[in-house]
Amino acid sequence: TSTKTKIANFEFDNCIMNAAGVLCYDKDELAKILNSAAGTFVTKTATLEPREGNPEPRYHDTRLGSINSMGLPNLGFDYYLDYLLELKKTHPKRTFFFSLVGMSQNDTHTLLRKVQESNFDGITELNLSCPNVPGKPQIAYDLETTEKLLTDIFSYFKKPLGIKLPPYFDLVHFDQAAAVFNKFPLSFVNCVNSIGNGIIIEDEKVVIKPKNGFGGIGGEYVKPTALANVHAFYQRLKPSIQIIGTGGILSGRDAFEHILCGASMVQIGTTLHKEGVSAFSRITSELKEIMEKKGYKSIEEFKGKLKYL
Ligand code: RRO
Repeated sequence: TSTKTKIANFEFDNCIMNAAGVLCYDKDELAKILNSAAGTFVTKTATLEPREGNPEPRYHDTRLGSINSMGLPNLGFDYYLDYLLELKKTHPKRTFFFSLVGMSQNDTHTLLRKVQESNFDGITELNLSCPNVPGKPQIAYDLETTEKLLTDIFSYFKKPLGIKLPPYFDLVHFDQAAAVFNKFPLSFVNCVNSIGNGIIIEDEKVVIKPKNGFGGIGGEYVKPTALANVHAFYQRLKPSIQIIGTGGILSGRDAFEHILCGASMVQIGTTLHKEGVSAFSRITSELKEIMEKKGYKSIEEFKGKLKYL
């Protein structure tokens, strides 16, 4: 039984990896994933310049998930690119994901032009869905802006590129978003980022400081929304655009459901933050056990094959 997969024609030994933002801030954290059962890693979304992010406390776990308003803390584009280029020498056969977004459209183009001109030969994930930078909307909720941005990007960007999406909640929005994404040579869409701007209360108080407690929700709370987004885009996107499933994966069963909905790769955020890298081996063996019981030898045998009543 194998959980290997392909994204953008690159092969991965396992279809399970981290979600951007969790255990991927610096080389130490990334090396932990590198040496785990994960198929690969994605780096913390990088901006042109390093950022401190929002004031603490800015991440909080609950029984059913998490809330965060990190505010895009990261070590800056050059730090992650240098590490990815180092890894090319030590791990020449492996492929990694580089997550990016600019603080402006101009910055995003500067970043992507740098990637295009660099020796980076992995996969780029453009984050169109950060909910936590005060004053900056989640880009992919504005489809006109998104279409213009992608039009400009694909005029010069020729390497494999996917986009990280916020959750959508209306079937018409799925139609409209998919119609835009289908115009472009995207390698994948990643569904979903955290559900933006929730509030968690303990006693009479919010649990995080930024934005008076509003933050992105992850974990068990988001699984039905994540599965719906994975499946809605699986139904609507051209076959050359693969789906990465993220949101509410605590167990092998959750990973199995994401793949049934159409995911070719699944990402672990809240659970990885709670449990550490042992989550990768645990979820992988749970997924394999389900596959063995059902007689599936590869994820291709059930990917997207969700049954309806
Ligand atoms: O850093 C963050 O606050 C953050 C980002 Br960039 C994101 O895309 N999703 C999220 O939940 N937090």
